[in-house]
Amino acid sequence: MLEKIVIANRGEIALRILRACREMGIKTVAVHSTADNNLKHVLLADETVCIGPPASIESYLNMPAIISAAEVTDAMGIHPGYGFLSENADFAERVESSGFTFVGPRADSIRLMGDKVSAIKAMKAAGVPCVPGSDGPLGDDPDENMRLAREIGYPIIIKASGGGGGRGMRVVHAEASLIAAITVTRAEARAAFSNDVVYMEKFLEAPRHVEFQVLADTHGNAIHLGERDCSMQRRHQKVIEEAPAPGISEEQRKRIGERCVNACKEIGYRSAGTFEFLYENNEFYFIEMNTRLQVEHPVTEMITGVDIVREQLRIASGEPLTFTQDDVKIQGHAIECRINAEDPKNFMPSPGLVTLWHSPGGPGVRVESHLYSGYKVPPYYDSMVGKLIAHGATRDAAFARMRSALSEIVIEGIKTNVPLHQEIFQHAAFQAGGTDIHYLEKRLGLV
Ligand code: MV4
Repeated sequence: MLEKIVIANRGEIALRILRACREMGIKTVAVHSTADNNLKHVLLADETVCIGPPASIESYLNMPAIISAAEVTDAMGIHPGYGFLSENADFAERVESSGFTFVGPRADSIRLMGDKVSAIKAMKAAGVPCVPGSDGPLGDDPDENMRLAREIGYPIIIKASGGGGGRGMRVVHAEASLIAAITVTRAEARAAFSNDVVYMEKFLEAPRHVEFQVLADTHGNAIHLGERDCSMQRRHQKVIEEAPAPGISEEQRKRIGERCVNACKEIGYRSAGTFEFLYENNEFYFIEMNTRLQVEHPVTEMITGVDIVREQLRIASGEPLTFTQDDVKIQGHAIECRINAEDPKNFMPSPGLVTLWHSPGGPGVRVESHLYSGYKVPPYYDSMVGKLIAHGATRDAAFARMRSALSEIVIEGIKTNVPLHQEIFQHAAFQAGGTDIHYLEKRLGLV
């Protein structure tokens, strides 16, 4: 078993990983920037190593500094959390070639999924349903590209293979703008990702974002933990997530979940992973795979009782999964609100001193936050300062608990998006369930 690990992240997820380690008797090394001496998990960790100045590029993205921290503390593994180096195949490779365990997938799995064209190819071969599209890179022959788009049917979307998460895409509504769109997307992709490969898909106009959580060990076992609906988003930033996804039948969950599990086995995937789908007219279309622990993992934990971080650490230690697909039972409904230090009206970041923090509580309420009274939110990083999760026997019960928790929470000194969440939980369409990826931006009057 891993005896000591480096937590190569910050904020709420670093604290979440530290808590899993404590429970499991794994010693922790918190690596942090000079702006993060007072982070909650840094104060709680067994050992701490300062790895650089505030700018992420010099600290949380500084591979040699992080690997050196593992060396000097005699740690056995490195957990990357999410963001930062979590989906960097070169980092995973350097961690392992330096003799440490990367708590995540093998480097070649990260690389395969990081390239969207190769990811789609692998998933399609494994029987995962994908969006109708070019099934490969677009060439430079305009006639061939026009033929392809006509065959798929407008509107279509041009995407950068090196993109993902909403970066490097362009929608095309008619043939007149196709060739220019390919040229521009290709040029942007070359500049942004040093990779000018682009591909084409049918553009789905009002889908929901539904994703499946998987876990795979190094013994050939893989299971899925059902799906989450992450459609409530603004500018590709998720705002609220829930599990299970409203209206998905047990039969659909089983069918798509089995496809994801099969794909994991086909590519020899290990650790936690997420298959992202667009869901429209009762059909699932794979778009991307995330090869990391995700922000919204707690909603899945609440409805399955599985501790995903614990499983990641066990898998990284070479342990087999201790349960089978039949043991996974979906119980009730869970919903998560991302709490951001930002102005709820204009979304501008609002770092600063937290003068007062009161955590909500009660049955079925979970708080994942590194905030405490007297903590100063630094201006250098993502504005998310916590997550509020509510679980209940039914979706309505989970909603009632979330509304109560949102009325209880007190964060003073900084602005937060709590008022926005309070408002969204009054929306009848959201209450009814199944709103699409454009719902929030439309309601906010941004589209
Ligand atoms: C799409 C799409 C519609 N049709 N692909 C955006 C993020 C990236 N993960 C993929 N994205 C999309 N791909 C096809 N063929 C619409 C989006 C999209 C989106 C997807 C998920 C969550 C939020 C979104 C917001 C805008 C566009």
